[in-house]
Amino acid sequence: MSETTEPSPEMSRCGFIAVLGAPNAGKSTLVNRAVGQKVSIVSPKVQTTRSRVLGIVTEGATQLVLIDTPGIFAPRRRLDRAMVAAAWGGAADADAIVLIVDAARKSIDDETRGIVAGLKKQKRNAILALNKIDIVKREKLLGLAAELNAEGVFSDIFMISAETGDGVDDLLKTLAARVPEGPHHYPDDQVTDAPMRSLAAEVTREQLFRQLQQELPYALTVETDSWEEFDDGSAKIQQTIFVERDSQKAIVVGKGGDRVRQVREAAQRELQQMMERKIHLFLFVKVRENWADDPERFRAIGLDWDT
Ligand SMILES: Nc1nc2c(ncn2[C@@H]2O[C@H](COP(=O)(O)OP(=O)(O)OP(=O)(O)O)[C@@H](O)[C@H]2O)c(=O)[nH]1
Ligand SMILES: [Mg+2]
Repeated sequence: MSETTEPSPEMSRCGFIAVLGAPNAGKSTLVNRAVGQKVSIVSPKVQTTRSRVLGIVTEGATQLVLIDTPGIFAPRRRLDRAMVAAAWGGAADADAIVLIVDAARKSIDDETRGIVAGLKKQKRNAILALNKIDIVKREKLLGLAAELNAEGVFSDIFMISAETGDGVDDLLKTLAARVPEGPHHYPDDQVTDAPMRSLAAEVTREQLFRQLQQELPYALTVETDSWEEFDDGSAKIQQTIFVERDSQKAIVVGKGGDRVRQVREAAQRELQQMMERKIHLFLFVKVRENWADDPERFRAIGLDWDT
């Protein structure tokens, strides 16, 4: 009689990984890279991510649920406080924490120091990922690694480029070994928990972040009002961009409607690529003086009002 010599199927594993880091460190870029598609928007400006975003990576028997968080910074507005709460809230229940540090900065920034202090206070270990190695000299990386290692909170140190993917597989392999055995929390083909309506609003907000200057991106929010499916496979999406003042509306709309047209075209293109079908995107710009103090807008962003 022949006996099967096949190895027993790999044990199912699943865990939540909080991705923390100063604004602009590259958290969302890393999460998108790990997932293999855009689930979280990215821009060269700080504080792009506003709420907790999940990026789900399923490789064989292992599912990693990466929690992208808003960059942690000194909160002023209620909206900012809610963003900070969302970031630490993401870390509280996580099976592992990855701290992303922008190695291209001149020195270790205050936000990163604040997070390290927070980890110490909570007696939590984290995995350090020095990011943007594609634009940083090796000696500098080694110096940074030594300096941060001395803090005594890091179990491992990785040097990565979220942009090029360099080092990211090694990081994911280590994370896979750290998450507990257990069933997958999400279907294996799911990449995020955000509904398509919010993701679509975020795609438009990304364009506004990229195309508008200074404080304006922080003074606006985007919501999807309606989503209509057509028999030919296309869809019509209507969104509202809320700003705080008439003067801001004038800039967002632009001369002869130029700015909002360019935002619309770029966002529509991106949505078509993401969904691999025709999308008709319609944008409206509305003034809502106190949208950043409106519980309904908070809910739409996915933030807690009571923080
Ligand atoms: N050269 C280089 N740029 C990177 C890398 N990773 C991210 N960036 C850039 O850094 C900027 C910020 O990236 P994000 O992913 O939005 O950073 P974040 O940490 O999510 O920022 P917040 O959401 O604002 O907290 C963007 O312009 C990215 O293209 C990298 O590995 N190398
Ligand atoms: Mg982000």
